[in-house]
Amino acid sequence: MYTQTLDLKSASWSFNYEDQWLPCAHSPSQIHLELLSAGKIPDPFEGMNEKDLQWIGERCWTYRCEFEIPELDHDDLKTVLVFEGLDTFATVRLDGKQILKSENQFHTHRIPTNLTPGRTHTLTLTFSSALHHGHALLHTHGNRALWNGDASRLYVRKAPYHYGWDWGPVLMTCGPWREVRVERYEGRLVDVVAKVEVTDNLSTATLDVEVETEGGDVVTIQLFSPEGDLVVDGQDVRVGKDGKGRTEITLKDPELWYPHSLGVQPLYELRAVLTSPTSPSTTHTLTRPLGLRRAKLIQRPLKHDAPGTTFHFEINGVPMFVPGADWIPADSFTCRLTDKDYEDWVDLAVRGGHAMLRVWGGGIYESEAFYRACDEKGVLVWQDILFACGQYPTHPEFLSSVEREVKEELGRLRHHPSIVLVCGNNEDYMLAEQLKLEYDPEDTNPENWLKTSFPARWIYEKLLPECVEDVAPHIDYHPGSPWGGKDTMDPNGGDLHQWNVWHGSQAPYQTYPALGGRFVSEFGMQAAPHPRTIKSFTHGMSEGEVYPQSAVMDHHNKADGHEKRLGGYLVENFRWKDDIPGWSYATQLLQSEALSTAYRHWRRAWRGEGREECGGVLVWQLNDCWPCTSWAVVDYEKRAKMAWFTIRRELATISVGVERVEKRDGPEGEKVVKGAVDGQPGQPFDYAEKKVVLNAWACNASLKSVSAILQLRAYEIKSGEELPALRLRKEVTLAPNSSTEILTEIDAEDTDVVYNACLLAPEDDAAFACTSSWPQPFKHSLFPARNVQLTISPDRTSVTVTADRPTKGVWLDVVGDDDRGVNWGDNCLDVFPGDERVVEVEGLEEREVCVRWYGSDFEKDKIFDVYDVPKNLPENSPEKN
Ligand code: BMA
Repeated sequence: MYTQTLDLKSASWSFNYEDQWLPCAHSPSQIHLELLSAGKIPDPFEGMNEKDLQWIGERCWTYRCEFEIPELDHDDLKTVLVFEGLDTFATVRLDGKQILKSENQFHTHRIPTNLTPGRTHTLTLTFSSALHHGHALLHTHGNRALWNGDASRLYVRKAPYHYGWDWGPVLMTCGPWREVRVERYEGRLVDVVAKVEVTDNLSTATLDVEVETEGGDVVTIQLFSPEGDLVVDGQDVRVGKDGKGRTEITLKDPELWYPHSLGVQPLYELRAVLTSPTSPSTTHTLTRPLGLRRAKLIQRPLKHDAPGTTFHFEINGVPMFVPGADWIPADSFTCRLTDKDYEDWVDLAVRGGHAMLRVWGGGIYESEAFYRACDEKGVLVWQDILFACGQYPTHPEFLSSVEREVKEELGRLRHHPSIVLVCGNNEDYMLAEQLKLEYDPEDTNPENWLKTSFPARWIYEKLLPECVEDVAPHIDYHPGSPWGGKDTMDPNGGDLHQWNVWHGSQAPYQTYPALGGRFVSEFGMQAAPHPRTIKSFTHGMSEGEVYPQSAVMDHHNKADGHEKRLGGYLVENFRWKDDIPGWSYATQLLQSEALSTAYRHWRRAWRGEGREECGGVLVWQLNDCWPCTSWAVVDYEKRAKMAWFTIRRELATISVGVERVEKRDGPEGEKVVKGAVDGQPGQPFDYAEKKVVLNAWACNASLKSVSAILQLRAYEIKSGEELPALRLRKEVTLAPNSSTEILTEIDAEDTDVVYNACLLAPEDDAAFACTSSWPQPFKHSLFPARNVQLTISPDRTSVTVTADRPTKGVWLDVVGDDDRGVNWGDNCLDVFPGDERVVEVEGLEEREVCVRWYGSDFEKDKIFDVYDVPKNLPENSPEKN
């Protein structure tokens, strides 16, 4: 059985620019990358170049590939040209003759052809403007409502974010964005898939192995253990006339795959070998990494009078609170992302404490490298189908294009153990609600749905679940995000996008505790990227042109009304220094406070069996597709923002929480003031008597009880004096896999007092989880004379931080432009008198360290900005702070 694959990557590719053929520098390719490499356009990410490059998306672009196939000793081989993906309206010609027309970026094409060995063949790929096509479709089928991007995008099966989003530029690229190759074979394996079932008691895994072939009649199946040993040898599958065959493998005591927060990620390898009695020497082999696990989305009533149903995941029978993040494409031009980029990103998610990434519906079905990294590093994947923020059409050609897309993409992805959920769309139900489209949950007849003003319900509740049932029945399906309660904002059922902080009612972030839900799949707060990242897109500009409200900074923030919102939240809460480092620091501190508040409180609602009141929280968003100000917690250049560190502390296996709650007298006695958790900004003229009490709790994600001592200390912020009367130690046992309430309504002080709570190991009092509650808003507190000191260890692998008075947001950095390879073990710290916070650091080498904290900007002569450090001071000199 002979098979040969010729990846045309190394063939001679060129593209046409103003009647000239220029060599391509990328394969797979997107046209902007070629124009950039050929020096024909400036960097679309720099300055405001994006504006001037819109002409690219309006034009037609042609690629040419010249290639030869070698002479072989085999007769009668089938020859097929394979296009894994063409973005989007493409006409393909082979030696001048049209062989393909494609209109969906996510379709794969296999075109049988006659190629002559030794002769130069020419492929010509013409991409016409997706904008023009989309507008023609819009004209034919009518305008439809949407959020984000050009309205024509709803008719075009192309990555929605290419049309621009509230965090991304409009860069309508095109090209052969996935592999192009020639396959020659007598027979080939089309696919092999193992649908894995693990029994309830986890003792046995059954692999339902399906093979599909084209030519050839016997497929030999082998299974290798994670250690590389052959566990199942040579099970033969005879394929039928339809090319399909199946077999079952039963494995006793399987090594199970877990998300990283619960355990290890052993990967078996399934190997399928197509053989033929007539030509035993050469074969076609396919391998699949296999993780054996039982993954279920659980939606069942809660106990203890809690309303509604849960929304949580059980992996290998273990119910888990799933912290995570939403994932968008990591570049506007994904062809330039390497496997290493994907590994780094998934690593950032893992190190940041995230157990799930939601591949959001406005991006792409991700690259193989992304899912492989998730399989290997133990990250659960929630996979949206690509529908986002729109009222999609349902004319027959559109539906059949979608059906083919979804079946092909799920066929490609279904064997990844990381994928635990397929979801129908992003926010299309929310938009339908806003538009008051017809939606009768009682009407279960899909034919009727097509006649309503919300025909796309057919897609999410009929077409897509049928595709999943057909191709990947072992993966759970959820019709939309958000979806599932009585409406999309129902906190007691389904998942929820909590945007009443930032969008919606623009509530103070301090009210997050009251805004949770059964599973919060989006919520977020913006922050500027690191000053070095800002420098990367402004480096051609003079210093005077780059300031927080400059045109270029506004251009690099695509969110509607961002000035009012980011500005509003900042004015409400913090003081800041009006320059780029000051702005970056303050917005990041704001974001870090907002997001960690949400995680701290929502994780507390994972209260054990029958009380899974919040089953998971995904932050919008992990990453960016270009350098900008957005909701991302890690910027485009992979620099973690402060929030990445503060979220990580909330998501550690064991975390601790403390809150102050206002109580006041009313006609019915003393009661908690609604939403007044940790105080709120913006309540002027309220001089009523109030009492402040304190609650504390801890969260334990491990499956064992943990003994600890809760230590509570209180300090006056301005003077730094400890208030010994409020000092407390309490022995506690933290229940496994849930939160535990520790202190309930103990009397507390409010004004100018910060509480620091730590969990200490009973053996040696070593702190292993800490948190603090500061009076709000921060802008009202004064932070003079903190005297922050840094001591760098002689081997330069750690920095010890101390402070004379309680200090907020201590941010360690290196001096200068070059921070490559520098990795801080922790950052954005709250430091209290007497603490010696040892922060590990990788890759520091000879670089100088600088520090900033909340308030340091106002101690005028004691500030060290990234770009501003006095020379020749000893490392631990006090003046250095
Ligand atoms: C969401 C997402 C995106 C958007 C984000 C921020 O709800 O689904 O569409 O980018 O909010 O507005």
